[in-house]
Amino acid sequence: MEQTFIMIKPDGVQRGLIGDIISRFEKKGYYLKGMKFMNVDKSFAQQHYADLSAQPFFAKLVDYIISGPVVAMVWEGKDVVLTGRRIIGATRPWEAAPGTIRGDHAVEVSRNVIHGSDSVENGKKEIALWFPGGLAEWKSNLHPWIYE
Ligand code: RTP
Repeated sequence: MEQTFIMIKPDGVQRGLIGDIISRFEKKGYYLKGMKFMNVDKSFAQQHYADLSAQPFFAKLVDYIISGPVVAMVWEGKDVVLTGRRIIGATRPWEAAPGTIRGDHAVEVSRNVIHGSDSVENGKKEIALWFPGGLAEWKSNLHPWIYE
């Protein structure tokens, strides 16, 4: 079972999209393994987006992420990194297909509602950064109804 880090960005929180987003991952058949509602400070946001530090939009991106509370989550399931990115949709909302989170709920790349890890390796790094205390242990009784 793979894990991915998903963050509902401040615009997603302010616009009341938390329930819709959680519901999409739950209904698909993924398991919520960690979740917290938090404000992040500038250095933490810079650390999370360190790979983008050379981008011209980096400072703007960091200011956006610290502009309000975010929901940090860990989701688990088969191929959840890639499939999670498909549920989220393309980074630029105008390229995101209808039916995806960004396709349904976003207009601007700088207000694109949600983040999802782009690889299993980055997922591990991001989960370690955001959940340094580890995750709660639980197993869904529905598992055999979702997975072979
Ligand atoms: P994320 O990390 O948030 O899931 O996004 P991503 O992999 O789909 O896209 P990435 O290229 O890693 O960019 C990270 C976030 O930076 C913001 N962005 N702003 N031109 C801009 O103003 C611009 N370009 C990118 C977006 O919020 C994007 O999700």
